[in-house]
Amino acid sequence: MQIKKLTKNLAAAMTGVDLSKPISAELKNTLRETIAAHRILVVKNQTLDSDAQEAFSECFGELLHPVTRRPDGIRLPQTHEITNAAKEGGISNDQYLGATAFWHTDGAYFPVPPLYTTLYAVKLPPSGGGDTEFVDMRAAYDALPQAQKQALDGLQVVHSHAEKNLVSGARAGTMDEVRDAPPVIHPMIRTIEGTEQRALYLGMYAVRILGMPDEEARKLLAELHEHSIQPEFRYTHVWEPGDLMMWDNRSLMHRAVGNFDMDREVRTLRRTVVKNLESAMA
Ligand SMILES: O=C(O)CCC(=O)C(=O)O
Ligand SMILES: [Fe+2]
Repeated sequence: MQIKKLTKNLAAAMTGVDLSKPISAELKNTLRETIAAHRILVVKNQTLDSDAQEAFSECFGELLHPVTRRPDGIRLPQTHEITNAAKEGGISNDQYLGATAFWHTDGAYFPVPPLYTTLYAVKLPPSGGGDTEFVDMRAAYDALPQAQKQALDGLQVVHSHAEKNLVSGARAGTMDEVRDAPPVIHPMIRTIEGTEQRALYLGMYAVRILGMPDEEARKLLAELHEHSIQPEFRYTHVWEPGDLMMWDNRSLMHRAVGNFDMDREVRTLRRTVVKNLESAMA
């Protein structure tokens, strides 16, 4: 097995492992440690069907059941595809034009921020593109002036699945989504469990700040958002067939980049989101 850093501060690639078979305790530990160190891990050359990806993901904790409904009202299963292939044939780009194209962190609308997301390349656009981009919210926090860090400390942010349209241009939540995911509150600056590391926790679900007038809150959230997405904090993943990505949701934001021929070519990724049991038990 080999692990190679992809940039100075963010992302590593692992080769020489097969995640389609049950993994050893040692490999599981290495995966955890590699993600703790680099936050984003790309495991190369994998062949994973849906069951294998689910079994692999479940090694790290219980899977979250996404709240988002498909256009036909059906709730996505725990292991699900992110695709622009329409069920009835053809292509539908709603997903890119809406939610996933906007910077976010997965499942911020759950009471406990999820730990990992896994994403597997099922079908990549033949002409290339369809990248996934990440920003390092720890680096973004660290780069804030000391006085601002102090001013932000203690602020509580309302994250709402149903109201993500307020910042992202996505559709508003459906009744089912509203019922399943009432707004939750997270500190604007999170300390990563078991570490001293602090990170900004923002993204498209962050819609209000407790005790702050909406206009002022929206302005502050937008300012911090712009600060966080600066190129120096980014890693852009250019997918290759066989890539399985896995990342730490608590200290990153990510988005789907629409840099492919999305009206003609299909892009399908398969996804799971792992609960954060450590802090759920805390
Ligand atoms: O399609 C992508 O590149 C990212 C999708 C996404 O946001 C996710 O899987 O959580
Ligand atoms: Fe996502």
